[in-house]
Amino acid sequence: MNQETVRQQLSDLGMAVQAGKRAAAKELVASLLEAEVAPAEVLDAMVQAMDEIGELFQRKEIFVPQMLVAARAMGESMALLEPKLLAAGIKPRYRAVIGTVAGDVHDIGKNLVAMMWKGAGFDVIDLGTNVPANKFLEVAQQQRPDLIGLSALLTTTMPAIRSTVQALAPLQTSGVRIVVGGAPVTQQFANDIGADGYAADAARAVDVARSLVGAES
Ligand code: B1M
Repeated sequence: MNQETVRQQLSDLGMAVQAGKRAAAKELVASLLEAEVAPAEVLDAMVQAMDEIGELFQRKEIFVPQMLVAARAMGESMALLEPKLLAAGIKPRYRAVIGTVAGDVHDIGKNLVAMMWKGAGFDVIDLGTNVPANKFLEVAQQQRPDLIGLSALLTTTMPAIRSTVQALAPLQTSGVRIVVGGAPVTQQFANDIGADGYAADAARAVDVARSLVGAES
């Protein structure tokens, strides 16, 4: 494959991810890998595409459904790319643990944040929903993440965010950063409970995560 075709396919890949065209995105990843394009270059094209999706979302030029389909296309394409990245010794630089707090089963927004974090190059361990504080603590002690994300959609589960942050406080002193979010959560609440960051939506969650771990955007 000549350089011009590689450039074209990388650009097509970015557009396929943004449009949520999963099959096309996976075919392009396979074709680029087959042509021995560096896995990191293929990853870059997708990360850039997801960055643009985040910007469009913040400018309200696209909405949750478009962001979801793009994140899914990225996720499925990443599954093809991951073994190649690992074989090339390329590991995500930062690790995050995320979950919806105890008593709360809402996961659509949390999944979107997890997908956007993956899209931004984080290794994300998703603990699912209804996650007790001690589970966050246990996994964080084993996995040593840079970041922990707590999501809640109910006013009645906001206290579980507070108690989870309290349980995780000893890890904050060793550099783990905690981000909270979800419809009833506010910056003021995040400040009150001692969280390190708050994000109103999944696109901002990427900016906050990068800034807290000191990653370049
Ligand atoms: Co529920 N529910 N629900 N529900 N539900 C709400 C949240 C509610 C506002 C509906 C209403 O009454 N108008 C209301 C909460 C009221 C309140 O507390 N103030 C409510 C209720 C009351 C309940 C039940 C108690 C109902 C009942 O059984 N009587 C029950 C509770 C179950 C439980 O959790 N224990 C319940 C159940 C359910 C379903 C299971 C049926 C289903 C969840 C399915 C699922 O998630 N797999 C459901 C749904 C779908 C909703 C609504 C309709 C949609 C939520 C959603 O997915 N939004 C919701 C009403 C609404 O929001 N219009 C509602 C889309 C999603 C992309 O947005 O999750 O806000 P969101 O995520 C955003 C941001 O918040 C942010 O980024 C995301 C993307 O930009 N964000 C983060 C989220 N997490 C973040 C984490 C971060 C950063 C940003 O950092 C870590």
